[in-house]
Formats: sequence, C-alpha cells, structure tokens
Amino acid sequence: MTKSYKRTTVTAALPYANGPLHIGHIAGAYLPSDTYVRYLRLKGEDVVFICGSDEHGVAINLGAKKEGVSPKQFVDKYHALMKKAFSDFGISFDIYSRTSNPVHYKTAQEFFTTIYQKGIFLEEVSDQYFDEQEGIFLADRYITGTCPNCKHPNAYGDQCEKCGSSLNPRQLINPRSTISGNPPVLKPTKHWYFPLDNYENWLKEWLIEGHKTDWTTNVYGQCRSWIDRGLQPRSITRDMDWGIPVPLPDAKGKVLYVWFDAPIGYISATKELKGTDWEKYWKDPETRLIHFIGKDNIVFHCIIFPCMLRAEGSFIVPDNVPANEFLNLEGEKISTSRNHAVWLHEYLEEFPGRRDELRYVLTSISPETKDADFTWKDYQQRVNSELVAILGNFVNRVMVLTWKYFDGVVPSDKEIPGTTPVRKKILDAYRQAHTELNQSVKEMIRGLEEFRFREAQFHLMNIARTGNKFLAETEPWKLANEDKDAVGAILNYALTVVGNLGVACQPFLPDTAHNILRQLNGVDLVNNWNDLWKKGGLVNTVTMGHKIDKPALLFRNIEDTEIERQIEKLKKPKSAMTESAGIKPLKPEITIDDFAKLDIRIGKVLAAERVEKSDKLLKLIIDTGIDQRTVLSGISKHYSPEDMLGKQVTLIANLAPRKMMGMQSQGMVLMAEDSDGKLKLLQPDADVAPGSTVS
Ligand code: B3M
Ligand code: ZN
Repeated sequence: MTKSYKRTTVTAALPYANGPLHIGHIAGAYLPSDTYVRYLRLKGEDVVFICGSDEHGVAINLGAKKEGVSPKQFVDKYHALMKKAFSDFGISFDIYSRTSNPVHYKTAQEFFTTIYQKGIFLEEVSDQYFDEQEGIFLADRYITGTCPNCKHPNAYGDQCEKCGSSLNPRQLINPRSTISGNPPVLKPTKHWYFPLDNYENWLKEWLIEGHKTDWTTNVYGQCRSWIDRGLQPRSITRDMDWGIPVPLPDAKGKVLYVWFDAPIGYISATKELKGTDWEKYWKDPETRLIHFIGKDNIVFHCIIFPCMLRAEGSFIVPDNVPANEFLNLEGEKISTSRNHAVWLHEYLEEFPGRRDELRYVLTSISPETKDADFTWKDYQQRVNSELVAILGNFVNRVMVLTWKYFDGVVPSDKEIPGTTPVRKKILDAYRQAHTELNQSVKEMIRGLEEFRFREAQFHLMNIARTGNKFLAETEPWKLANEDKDAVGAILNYALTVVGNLGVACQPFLPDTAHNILRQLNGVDLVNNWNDLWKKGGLVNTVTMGHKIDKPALLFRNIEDTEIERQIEKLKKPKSAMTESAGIKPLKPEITIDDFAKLDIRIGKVLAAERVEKSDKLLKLIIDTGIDQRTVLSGISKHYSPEDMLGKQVTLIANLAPRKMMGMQSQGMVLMAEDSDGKLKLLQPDADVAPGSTVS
C-alpha cells in the first residue's frame, strides 16, 4: 500500500561499533539509502536521514574483551572511525548518533516503561547458565561446548558455526564459560518478555495483507514465513553490565536486550537533530517511515520493532523496508576476522578522489534481489569501460568540440531545417535520441521511486550512451567547413544532454554531478532536477551565448597495477599483515588469574658488569626491596654497564632461577622490543622505592 505523505523519515541500520566499515556494509544499507535520500531532497521533499552506532550487545562485550579494553573505550574508538569513514565517503546522514548517548538511554527507558505500564510484558523466572567464578550470567555467545548435531567441539550457545544449526545453550554437550573456562551452573533469573504472539492478527492485516505488493519479494517472503510459523514471546532483557539498565526496581544487573534498544536509537537520534520537531517525523500519520537494512535484520525491522511501536501506541510503523542481500568479495564471504574485506577507510586512502567510482560499482552490482560478488577486476572493468569510456568520454567530447568550434560558447539552439541529406540525417538522429533520452529519464525515476537503484543507474548511463550514439551518427567534426549551423545545432543539443546528465547524476554520483556543473559553469542543478522529475524527461539546461568552462576529464582509467595490488593484499591474512609490519601476533588469551601469578616489582641496579665470553649478557645486581640478587639480562648490545648503574628496572621477581653461562639468574628484567629488535628498559615514570609492586 503506498500512501500520500508530507514527509519521510529514512533510517539506515545502526552498524555495530565493533570494527571498521567495509564495502559489504556500504552496499547493504548505506549507499542505497543515501541515493534515495539525495533523490528525495532534490525533489524538494521534507526528509530526515538517520543513522548512528549500535553500541550495546554481546558483540561489543566480546570485542572489548578481545582488545583488552572497556566496552566504552571500545565503542568510542570504533564509533569515531565509522563516523569519519561515512563522512569521508560522503554518506549524507542528517545525523550520525550513537546508542550510548544519554538521550538514547532516556528514550529507550521511557519506551520500555510505557509498554510496561500498559501491562503488556510478561515476566518469567527461568534457569540460565551462570559463571560462578566471574559471578555473572552468561550470554549465549559466552558459552561454548560440543554441538549435539555434528559434535564440533567449539559450538556457541546460540549457534554451531560448523553445521549451521541454531542452538540454545542447554543443548550443548560439556558447556564451558568462555570467560573463565569453567563449566557454568544453572541458576534462576527473572526476565521480561514481549508477547509477539499477541500481535499475529495485526501483523496479518498490516503486513501480510497491507504490504503484499509494495514490499520487495525477499522481504515480504521472509516475513510471511516467520508469521506463518507462529510467533512466540521474545525476551527483551539480559543479565549484563554493559547496556541500558532495565528501569524497574527489581531489575538490578539487568539491561535491555540490544535489539530492544537499538531500533529506538533511530528515534533518539531524531530527537538530537537540532531545530527539528522530532515528533512530526515519528508520530504524524502523514510521515512515511522507511528502514534501509541488510537481509539479516529483516525480522527485527519488519516484525519485532513494528510490534514494539504499536505496543507503545503513539508511533507510526514502517511503510517500507528495503533490505539488500549480501555482498561477497572475490567469490567468498566477506570476513572481518580473516581480513577478507575491502575496508572503506583504506579504499578512501588508496583511491583518493574516487568516491564515485566505488559508488558506481557498488550500485551496479547492488545485491537487491540476490547475493552479489565484488571483484577488483570487475571494478576496473566497470570504471574503465563504463565510467571512463561512456560517461566521461561523452561529456568530454561535447565540451572539447564546443571549445574547438565555438570557443566555449553555447551555440544557437534554433532547430535547423532539414533541407539537405546531411541535415535530414541529423534531424532523424535528434528525434530518435530525444525519444530514447526521455524514456531513460522516466525509467531512472521509476527505479529510484521503487528502490531499484541498480536499474535506475543503468538508465542514467543510458543517457550517456544515447549521447555518444547521437554524436557518432551526426559526426559534427566532419561538418565544420560545410555547415557550421548544423554543427551548432548538434552541439547545442549535446550540451543540453550533458546538462541533464549532470542533473541526473546527483543521487548516484554526487561528485561527478558537481564536476559536470562546474564545467558547464552554472547550471542550476536543483531547479533543473525539479523540472526533470516533474516532466519525466529532458529539460533545457544551457542557454545560447553562455560560456562554459575548460573541459577536464571526469574519470581516469584504473591501471592493472592498482588492481593487482588490491588482489595481492587480500591474499595476505591479517596476522601475516601485522607480522610483515613487524608487529607480532597476539598470544592466546589468558585469565586474570594467570596474570596474577606474576610477581612484578621495581628494583634498582646496584652493580653491572659484562659477562665473560658473552656478547649479549650483562650481570646485574638488583635491589628488589626484599633482597639483593643477581639477574642476567641480554641487553649488552643496547646498554653498557655504566648506563645501567643506578637505574630503576621492572623485574619478574618470582621467575624460577635459571642457569646461564654457569651463573644463576634470579628473575627477568622487562624490556620493550621494537620491530628492529631494539631494546628499551621499562621504567616507572618517577622514582619509586625498590620492592614496589606492579599490577
Ligand atoms: N547493529 C546489526 C547489524 O549491524 C545491528 C543493526 C541494528 S539496526 C537498529 O547488522
Ligand atoms: Zn554442529
């Protein structure tokens, strides 16, 4: 069901702040939504474009643990990285917020409270796995064990990655906590559940009947099969310390489930938009709400969030949810952990000034109806033989010819009478081109309206294709001496096409649109778009007598070497990459208990001398506060005995004594070693007493 509307709220899925963005993210939700929003803005529509980082959930906790930082430090780092990459790439969000902002905490808690007070949630106490050593309930992802189906020894509590079966933690054989490594115990805990099953009738009417024709078949089909299988209550709270506290007195240590709070993040972010009456964008029935997402988020946006909005009672529900399938890379799944990805920030660094090239290729292969594959060869091919050879070439030829024959001044737009065979041919070519061009504009607009951006962009390119064909058929360069008026008429029309191309490029290739505009030296793109859209066909863009700017190439070829370098880079796994940069890979994880076994202390060097027959070892006598002991240290290439005298050192004091060169060494002095093998002492940054501990 499509409705008439006054304004549109467009959201793009909030990416987890747990790693940098790659082209799969961009092709999935951000490029299509950006294209669409640019289109709406050009039409002069009232639109807000909302996104931000999703900063809660187990993915964040796990990531922070891996990097050995707090969840807050972890999301701060990735939020900043993602925000910058989006902005450098030119995704035109009105706001890029984050779910750790106070306004979001308040909004999510109020949302929960409203539904709670209506008595809609269910409360239930059930047994869940608990890590006794850590004193915490374990999220499904924190439990591993043997898969009951395929016997894979490291299946997760929610899924076995080997056989793909989805699990619940109670099904695992020999479950272990991934935090302490111990077997967890079952312990009762209370949680709140959202009764999705109570909304089945409404979903049938609103979604199954109401959006049969306007939602894409992949989205509609997935929703339908979910609803047909029957819905169950879903828990919306978790036992965790990172997240939004459940706003109830008897809910200590419990937070909102990330999929409860994250979509509310769209609302909170709209509230943060300065000068905007946020309620208009979320509560007025004349507002259209459109969520752009990837296919793994369909059920949350099409079923769960709409039911939450309906339960709350004062919000509109989504009108459409364009969801893309996945983008693969060189025939394989994109994988963050294997570093099999094209990272957006790296692309922007390595291909400066080539944002539109990536936009173009990603839209050309957009996984709108099925998974798609990005390959570097295909990228090169599309840039060279489409952007360079069709679009860039057409625009450049028209400009160069205008300079050559008319010194950069737009020639007369008077139609030439078809009095000679050559002129007759030109008129025929013109009529043919005009019909085709109007058709392309119409098709392009239809594609944009219906979220078929891949097709829309194809019709955009057809404008340039037709332009090239028109030039090839009329051959103005052959007529310069014989019929200058005819040359003028051809170029006037060709320049009109260039102008229209510039106008039409805006939603897809904003930098290129801007470039064409600049070279034409003053076409009013916004107004022209309005005409283009209203007429659904070609508009006048350039006027006779107007002087255009000097032509400059819009695109340049991608060389083989540039592509080979990228393909080579993909072949290197992440660990090899860090090693080749001299960084050693991380050692396996240890527990805090492992660390606590080390007795690390500050000592003072009382005496130092070289060890005979060794070119590495220095013999140090160290005051440890407890004793004075001998420690042999392999630093004589980096420090002389005199250097060491009186120095503070950091020492592992409880290392079992070791014999070296016939002497006992009692402990180890800690050194930092860079990739060239250079050693530097680790010292406190002010004097401390010998025997001070390090923890
Ligand atoms: N962060 C999942 C994802 O990044 C999740 C989307 C939230 S949208 C409200 O795929
Ligand atoms: Zn399995």
